[in-house]
Amino acid sequence: MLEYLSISNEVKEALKKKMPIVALESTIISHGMPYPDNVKTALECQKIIRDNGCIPATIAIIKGKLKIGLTDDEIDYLGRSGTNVNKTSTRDIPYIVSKKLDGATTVSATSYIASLANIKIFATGGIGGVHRGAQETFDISSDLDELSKTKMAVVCAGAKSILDLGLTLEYLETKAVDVIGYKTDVLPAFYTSKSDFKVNHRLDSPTEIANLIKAKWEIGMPGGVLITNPIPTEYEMDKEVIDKAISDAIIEMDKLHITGNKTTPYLLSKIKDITGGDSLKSNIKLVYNNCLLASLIAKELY
Ligand code: PSU
Ligand code: MN
Repeated sequence: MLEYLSISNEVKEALKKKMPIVALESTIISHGMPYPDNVKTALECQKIIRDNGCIPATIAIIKGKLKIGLTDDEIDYLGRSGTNVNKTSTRDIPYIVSKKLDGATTVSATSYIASLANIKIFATGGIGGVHRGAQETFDISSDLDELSKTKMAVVCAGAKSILDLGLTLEYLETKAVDVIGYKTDVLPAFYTSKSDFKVNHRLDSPTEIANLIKAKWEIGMPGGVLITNPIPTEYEMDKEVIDKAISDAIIEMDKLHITGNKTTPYLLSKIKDITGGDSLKSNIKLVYNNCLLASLIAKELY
């Protein structure tokens, strides 16, 4: 194990001192946003986590090493490389490691790697889910299965309606992953603070959320918890505008026969173009909001 793992000094020190740590993924840097906004956002996420009394641990695979805690140069490299870096979900880890390649880690791979260092919580923008039309394509993100297996609390802004929100919730129920709404009864829809679907449980404070996470693990239950945090209303998008952008982007994607792990990056970038960059602005704000909430919960977990 040790020969594959490379933990930064800052994160090592935090682990030794039992300081609260918040993990961050790297596919959001390479595939989720354009350069240079991606790098600026990644660095600002780390700053928000530090300003709130925690230590950030951005995760990626560099030359085959599972890296927990990246240097600013490594973040810049992933941001500049964009989609040329391998998008790495859990399935891909052994290949990338054995070939000594670079990999930007998705929610699933980041959760798995972070758990190797006993990190408990992770902030991101949106997780993958059950895609629209999954009845035919079977396209269900491995993020959902990882949540059912790995001890990691994941803070996100709900799921985008590029996914089938109803089926995503059904799948998570089957996998015994609780979906918590922070100060909300309904599942947030990423760019907007509301959807037509209810969350399982609403909790109104970071302490209550931390208590639920601790209870799950102390009982000995496997897997994580999904915390959904609505985008602050001042930054949310107009529902009609974003719904139209999403359906237009899906039509375009189908025309181009884009499938598999290329769908999420394609749709994010197409939606950004259709909305003249407005969706990117919302995306950045909701990620910051998730870093803040994850930090508040992390402090109660350690
Ligand atoms: N949603 C976003 N931005 C992202 C992703 C999802 O708004 O960058 C990335 C995350 O890394 C997530 C991955 O884990 O896409 C899911 O990809 P897929 O649907 O191929 O499983
Ligand atoms: Mn997929």
